[in-house]
Amino acid sequence: IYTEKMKNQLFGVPMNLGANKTGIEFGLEALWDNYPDVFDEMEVIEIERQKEDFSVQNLRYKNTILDTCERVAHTVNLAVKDGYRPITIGGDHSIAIGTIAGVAKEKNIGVIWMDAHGDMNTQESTLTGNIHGMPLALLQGLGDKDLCNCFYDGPKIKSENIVLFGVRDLDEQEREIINKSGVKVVFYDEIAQRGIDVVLDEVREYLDVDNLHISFDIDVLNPEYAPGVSLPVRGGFAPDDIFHSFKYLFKNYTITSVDIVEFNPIYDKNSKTMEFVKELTEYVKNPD
Ligand code: 6HN
Ligand code: MN
Ligand code: MN
Ligand code: MN
Repeated sequence: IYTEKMKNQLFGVPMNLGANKTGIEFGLEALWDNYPDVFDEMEVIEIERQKEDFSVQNLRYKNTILDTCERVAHTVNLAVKDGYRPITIGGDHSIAIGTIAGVAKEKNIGVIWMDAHGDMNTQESTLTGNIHGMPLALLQGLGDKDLCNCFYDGPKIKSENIVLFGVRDLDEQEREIINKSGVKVVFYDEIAQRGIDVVLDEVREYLDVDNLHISFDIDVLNPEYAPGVSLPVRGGFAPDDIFHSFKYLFKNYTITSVDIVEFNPIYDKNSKTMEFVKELTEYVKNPD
């Protein structure tokens, strides 16, 4: 299938509470200031701080994240209904709870989650309490009920329609949750060993869906190329690998929607990461 021409709609969500790390919230402004031509039509969904119950230590800022994701889902959902391809720039990865809910309400989608991490902790398994380590579990109905029921009740994605791509850092209990769930995990090491083309073809064969959402965590890149993230992990992709993969995915699926998350300008060096985010956004806006 070739992706039909789709209009894009660019959203920005300056969330940092899911990572509980300063800096991510300045990512959008940095992009805006430096590349106004790429980001000027971006619609920002603001964070409205809610009253938090800090006795719930293992779900840090749950109420604000839930409120934000409800509004993100609503906005993304309207865009999808209007025939747009929403591109959402973070913010930390917790915002995908909202973006994917917004798309999944209208369309049967698969998800490729490109990330150095698994993002499949629950409030029981988490070592940090940071919700950006949980969205992929929540989207399958695993974890906190309220967050699982964001936008509409019930799981958003079937486990068999999810591929985790480029992973190289899982927590021990998270690994068990992933194995039990049946999500397909493609570790970065395997991609490096077997070659990205072989692996992408296998993903294509495995993920038997027409519509695909790409949830892209910038830390899937090697920190050498993209140091501007909150939780860098050794190893990982070069920018060329990512553009190659995106081209392949756009050619082989209808890409309904894309997240680009975890850009943290405070840790960037020579604007490398910012430039990458700009180029990836440009590609997604005009993939042919
Ligand atoms: N991300 N597994 C760690 C945690 O806190 O649960 C790291 C999560 C990283 C999440 O990068 O989107
Ligand atoms: Mn992530
Ligand atoms: Mn990550
Ligand atoms: Mn870890």
